[in-house]
Amino acid sequence: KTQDQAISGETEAPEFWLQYQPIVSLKTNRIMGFEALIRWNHPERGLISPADFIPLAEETGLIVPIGQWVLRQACYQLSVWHQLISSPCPLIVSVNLSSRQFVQPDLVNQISQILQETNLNPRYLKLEITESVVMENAEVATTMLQQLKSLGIQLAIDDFGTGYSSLSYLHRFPIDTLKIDRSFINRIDIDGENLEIVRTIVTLAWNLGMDIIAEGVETAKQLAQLKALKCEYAQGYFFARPLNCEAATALVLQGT
Ligand code: G
Ligand code: G
Ligand code: MN
Ligand code: NA
Repeated sequence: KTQDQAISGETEAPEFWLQYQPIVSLKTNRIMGFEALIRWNHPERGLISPADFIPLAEETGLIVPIGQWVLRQACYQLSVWHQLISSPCPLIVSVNLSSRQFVQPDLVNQISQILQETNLNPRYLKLEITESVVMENAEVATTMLQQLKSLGIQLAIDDFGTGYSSLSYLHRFPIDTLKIDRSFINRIDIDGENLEIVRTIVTLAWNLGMDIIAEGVETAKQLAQLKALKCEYAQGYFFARPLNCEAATALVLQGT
């Protein structure tokens, strides 16, 4: 249980913890990794969504220690899972990075240190950065992404398709993965319009040598459409909701 103990260091239910949502290979039907998602149970106000508190933590700067804790916890947990399994292609963990974290001058050092402390091979850590965060700082972003990449970690553009993407930048960034925003996925089983958008993003990723993950897959029909488009990976309630550590560990042990 100790790995669940959070910032507060309490021995009872922690205020902060991570959930892990499986990311599935559509070719093999196996879990290729998990996205780590922070959860906050406020002592008086109960569960508060990260969609609400992350922007606030960004403003106050608290996102920096919170973000470091998330990274360390996620890397530690993955390292534990790697010791539990002997899979030929080990799991990855994907961690969201917010705007303020992304522009910290010592981010690369922090991550490097966390990888060492948790004894995690960098190739199994992926950072998710939204399209808008990258594009807001396009010039600085190129340098930062290159430095992060040189650690040997993987990089993903999160919520792809919702920002003002510049294709001329996209091909210059050392990006491994595009995560198609769920707003495009949630209607591909209803209208053909988003189907063409998703097809285009899949082709774009393929042409740029990037992996593709469809987010927010909720129905069998959406999954079938994605398979027909040769989308490689998917994530969403259809497969699994974000899971507590115990439930995610059970899946890891099942070898799924
Ligand atoms: O998991 P959920 O749907 O509640 O997440 C809501 C939003 O909060 C999503 O945009 C997600 O990317 C973001 N989020 C979840 N966990 C983290 C985290 O650890 N760091 C950052 N920066 N954002 C997170
Ligand atoms: O912005 P980001 O992609 O990091 O957001 C991830 C959030 O999306 C997670 O917090 C998770 O709770 C939520 N999510 C994951 N799968 C689904 C899904 O199938 N449908 C919906 N509506 N939300 C999802
Ligand atoms: Mn994400
Ligand atoms: Na997203």
